[in-house]
Amino acid sequence: MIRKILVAALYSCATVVALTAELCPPDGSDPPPAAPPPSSPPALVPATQSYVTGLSFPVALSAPLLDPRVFIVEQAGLIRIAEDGVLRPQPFLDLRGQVIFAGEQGLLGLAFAPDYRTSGLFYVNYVGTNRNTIVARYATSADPDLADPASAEVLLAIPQPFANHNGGHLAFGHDGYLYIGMGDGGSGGDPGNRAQNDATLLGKMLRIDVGGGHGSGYSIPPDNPFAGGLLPLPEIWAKGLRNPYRFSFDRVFGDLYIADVGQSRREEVDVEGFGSPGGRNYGWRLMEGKDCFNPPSNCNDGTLTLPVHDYAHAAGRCSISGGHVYRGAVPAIFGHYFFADFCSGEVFSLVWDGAGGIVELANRTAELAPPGGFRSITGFGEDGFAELYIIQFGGGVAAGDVFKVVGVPAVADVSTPTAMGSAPIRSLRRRP
Ligand SMILES: [Ca+2]
Repeated sequence: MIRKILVAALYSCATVVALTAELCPPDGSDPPPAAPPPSSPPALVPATQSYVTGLSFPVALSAPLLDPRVFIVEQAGLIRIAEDGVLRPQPFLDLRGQVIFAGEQGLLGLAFAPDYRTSGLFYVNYVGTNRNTIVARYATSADPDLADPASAEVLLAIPQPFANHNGGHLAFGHDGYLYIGMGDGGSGGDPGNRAQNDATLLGKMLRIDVGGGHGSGYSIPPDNPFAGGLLPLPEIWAKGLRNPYRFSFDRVFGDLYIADVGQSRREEVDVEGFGSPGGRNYGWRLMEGKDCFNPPSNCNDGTLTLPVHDYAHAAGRCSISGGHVYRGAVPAIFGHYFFADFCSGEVFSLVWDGAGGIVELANRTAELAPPGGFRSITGFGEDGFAELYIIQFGGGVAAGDVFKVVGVPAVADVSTPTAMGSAPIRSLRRRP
């Protein structure tokens, strides 16, 4: 609850975020008072507008701070630039010659260095033609709209025993370190028990220091939970993950939100507050969500960290696509973590309680979906000004799309919950 109050206190800071995209100071302090605000600004409710269409299997979107461009990752290996809703024909980077594009394999993640404006460095995560997960650093060329393909520097090459569960996301924490989500290696049920094996990077969240610049590889942050030892491997930040396909850091608090894709029964959201020492065990394959998996009972010896929220495979739901804590310009959803289900096309939001649970949960589909609803949602993204985007999978005739979350004036018809969309997920989950 304290966190909720903090969120409310930071709201005026949120307006600053929207205008400048500067991160709020941790103490939530505001700039000196300016002109008085309008006496009765119209209440806004969230909605979406089409931002870009005609994409080929988009899976991720990112942007450097304060940059008006967004960079869209297409699974086959292209990074494309859009600005003001216009997709540019010339890709920023073309990795199609070295990426496997099939099923869950492909170019999956993109992260810009916190100092991108001066360094021009960025990081990608893809499954290479040798079936390794590759984490590589690239530099931007003299043309800011073109990466330099010859600048590639492979930082990690992690063999993938099966084609699925490649994780794929990577993002910088507020500590300046690069976090990398690794799936359990694939198949089903984690047959090699890799997520619990400290001698493999599969089924883990990794944390590395890439601050040395181009050509310098990476190092182990001295405060990594297993730094300095041989086992567990020192890159490991957390273990017990099945397929953390998408995760993110709250722009204001720096908290880590992991959406871990479940096996066949439950999807989950894990949250780790900023300042955590790491070393958590998120449970897989002992547990799937809050249920025992293998073994089917007595699976938790008390050392496992349970999700703050999980949900069942019901009503067409099958696979979580994690998003972001909303820090854009719509006050009503400021501080809400957004996520989706790939199969049902639903979008949800929750508010973490700062401990082991949540205080709010909402089905946002009716507010946000285009007419006819979303098809498969592969993820979310934030632009350089903290605005949120939703990525709809597709290619060819049924092309992929990016929608931007915006605020529209509240009217009765919009804000009234509908039978389908705005009903709380809790009630839906009670269905058999
Ligand atoms: Ca778990």
